[in-house]
Amino acid sequence: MSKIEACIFDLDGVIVDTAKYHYLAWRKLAEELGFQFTEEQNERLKGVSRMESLDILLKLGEVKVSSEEKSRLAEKKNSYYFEYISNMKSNEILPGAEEFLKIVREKGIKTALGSVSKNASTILDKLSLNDYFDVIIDGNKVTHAKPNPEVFLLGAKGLNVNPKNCVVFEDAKVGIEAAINAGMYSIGIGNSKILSEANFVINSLEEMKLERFNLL
Ligand code: B16
Ligand code: MG
Repeated sequence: MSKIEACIFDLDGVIVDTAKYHYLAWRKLAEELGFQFTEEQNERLKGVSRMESLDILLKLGEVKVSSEEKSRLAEKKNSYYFEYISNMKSNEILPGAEEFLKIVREKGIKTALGSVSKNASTILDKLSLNDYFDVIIDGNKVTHAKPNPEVFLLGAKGLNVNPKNCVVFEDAKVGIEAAINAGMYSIGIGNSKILSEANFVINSLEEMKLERFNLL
């Protein structure tokens, strides 16, 4: 790849272990609506915006509701999720994430957050992670969800870096697609079968030791 000038990080499932809380909140909502929602089905919601996730969930449960009811259900899911993240502790920062952010910044590489979550700032504040990012792009700043590249392109623009000099770290299939659509190098975090389109896949940022980073 071209010279790395910036790293753009997804939040849920890359920096913090919040993907499980999204799942638990959606599962609770599904149960209330009278159907089961599995972890496998949840893969389809990763990196997808709140309203689009609700559409997928309602389709899976074959539930039809009015648009007013949909807004109410989305708010309900968010209140469950908010309750979970309110109790988050710093041990829920994913392995190697904070250390890797430090290394990247020490190397003079710029950093951005590229998340479609509207709760991103709350989470960064709670875990005191704000200062690791030069630019924060979250769900309040984007109009198109991943796989649309908007979130990452806004990150590159905010950092004043050419997209081809950016590396994206993502745990969602649609997130890797968004990075590819942005013309960026992508590193998947998690299951290599699900994230097969990434340039390479690792289990966690702990594996991004300096040697591996120098290979990029
Ligand atoms: P919220 P990311 C995404 O965050 C999550 O992966 C996805 O599951 C969630 O539905 C979406 O944020 C919206 O989150 O309801 O908090 O606005 O992976 O892009 O950091
Ligand atoms: Mg994610």
